[in-house]
Amino acid sequence: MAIERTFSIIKPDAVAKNNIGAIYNRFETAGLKIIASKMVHLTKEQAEGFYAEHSERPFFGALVAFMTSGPIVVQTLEGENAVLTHRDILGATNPAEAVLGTIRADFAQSIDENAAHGSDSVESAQREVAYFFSAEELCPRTR
Ligand code: RTP
Ligand code: MG
Repeated sequence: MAIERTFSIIKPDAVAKNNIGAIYNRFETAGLKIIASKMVHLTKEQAEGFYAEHSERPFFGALVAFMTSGPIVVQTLEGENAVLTHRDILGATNPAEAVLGTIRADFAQSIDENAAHGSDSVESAQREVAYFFSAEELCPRTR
């Protein structure tokens, strides 16, 4: 299987509930390596830019308001089949439909505040990683 990179966000609800470490543990247990990481508090413009593909959706305003409501933690994850591996451990967008043991089933309350984000393809991952991290901020593992 190919070594891929994916982009991940621990959203404001999960940061507020002190679940950063627990979610990082899920990444590492799944064999995903954190190769870049930082906490940021998005501006409205940054959140709108990141979610531009959803700008015509009815939930866009609520999504931007939520994503700017508090700090988030963003990371680049690297590993075998990283995009799908990460989506698998995230679980369904709606936590009520997520399999028990997934991040959203265990840490999220609603589809609007669903604990974490993961890129949906290798192409999205490249764009999303570059939205938050410069090349110098990525630290691939040598051991
Ligand atoms: P994400 O991008 O955050 O990883 O989530 P996803 O791929 O599973 O879902 P996506 O369709 O990309 O939607 C992005 C985020 O918008 C919110 N959403 N709300 N109320 C709704 O019907 C609705 N649908 C989506 C969620 O917070 C979702 O994560
Ligand atoms: Mg998405």
